[in-house]
Amino acid sequence: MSAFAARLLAVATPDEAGRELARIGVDPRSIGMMSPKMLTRCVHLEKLLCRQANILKQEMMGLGGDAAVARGTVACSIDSTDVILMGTEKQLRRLCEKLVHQPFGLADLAGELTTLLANVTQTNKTWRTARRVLMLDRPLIMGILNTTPDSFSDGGRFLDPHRAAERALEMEAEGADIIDIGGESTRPGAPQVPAAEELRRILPVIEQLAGRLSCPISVDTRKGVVARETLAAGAEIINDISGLKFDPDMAAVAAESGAGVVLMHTRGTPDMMQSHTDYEDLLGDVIAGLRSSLDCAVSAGVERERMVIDPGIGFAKDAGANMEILRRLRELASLGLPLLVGTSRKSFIGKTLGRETSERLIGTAATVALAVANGANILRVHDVREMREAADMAHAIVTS
Ligand code: HH2
Repeated sequence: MSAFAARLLAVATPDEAGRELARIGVDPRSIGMMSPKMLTRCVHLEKLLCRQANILKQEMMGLGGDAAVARGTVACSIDSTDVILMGTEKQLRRLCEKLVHQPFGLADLAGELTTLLANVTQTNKTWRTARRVLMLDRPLIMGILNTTPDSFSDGGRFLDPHRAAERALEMEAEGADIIDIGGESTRPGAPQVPAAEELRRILPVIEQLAGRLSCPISVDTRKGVVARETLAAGAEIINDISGLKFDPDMAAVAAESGAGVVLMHTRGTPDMMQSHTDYEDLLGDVIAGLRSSLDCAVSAGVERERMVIDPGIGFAKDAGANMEILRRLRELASLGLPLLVGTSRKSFIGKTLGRETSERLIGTAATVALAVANGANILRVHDVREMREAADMAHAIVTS
């Protein structure tokens, strides 16, 4: 038997790193200095000039990290290169300090990198809606209520406003923190519904719930007029699966109303989105799409504290892409906004397990637990009671 017992440490946060240092008796004054050295980060930078990339490589190697560049970068025989920086958080912060004094626009890159590092370590988030501030110190459950005849899972069940309102109250009692009401199915291939019909389906439910529901209502719509009227009737959040891209009016409605806003990633409209499932760089494209929605919202005057992002599971993505996103969910922390994930009963679960829509409860619970472990703050689900427990259990493990 060896006299040594070597083992791997899998610490994911500065706190966790600090606890391990304390456990072996490191001087408390050194813990703050050393814990950032225990977190290795990889950062992807797009389309740098060779001279910029060469400086980055030199600086990172000088700091004990590294930077991967395309072949031809050193000799400047190519026009541009993507760069992957590899280093501890401490090395990357030091890089930012050094870049401030470098030419070729690298001082601007230092600013962007500093923001990125702040985004990925940000904690204690909140989400501001039209009427309150939601705490995100534990996973929030958004219960799904579709008042449509054709939604893929609960279509036709809640056409009657009384029944729909009862279901909303039931979900609240089961542990929902938000009720998301939709009047237009967005399943693959779904036809568009006129705004007047969407309003005819949603407004009576909101009216029924006035004074009876304590948690906020979000409205699942891509149309500015539907958002405006439902917010006036008492809703507090706009859940726009197009990320403000479908209706040019939506960003202004979001800004004027002070509503909470869910910016989701998709491509095209639901009737043809499944013909847009090819990605050259899946996570890169999803983050770029969300960044452009975020820019649009900020330019219209929506405050950052009102926004959450959603990678849009099942929207212009095949089963493999949905699973890759769930596996690499932490990369969305790059944007520094809370994260909503909607996997409930979706077809990639059915495909993986060979289950019909009504048989996807356990598969959904697995996705919810993984999403929470990978940083999701809000889970959009049909089965509120079960997913409340799955999310709470996963959260307890992550934070124990
Ligand atoms: N998924 C659906 C609808 N809206 N909104 C967000 N933010 N994220 C999602 O993943 C999401 C969403 C699709 O699910 P569902 O509402 O159950 O079905 P349908 O669109 O057929 O009504």
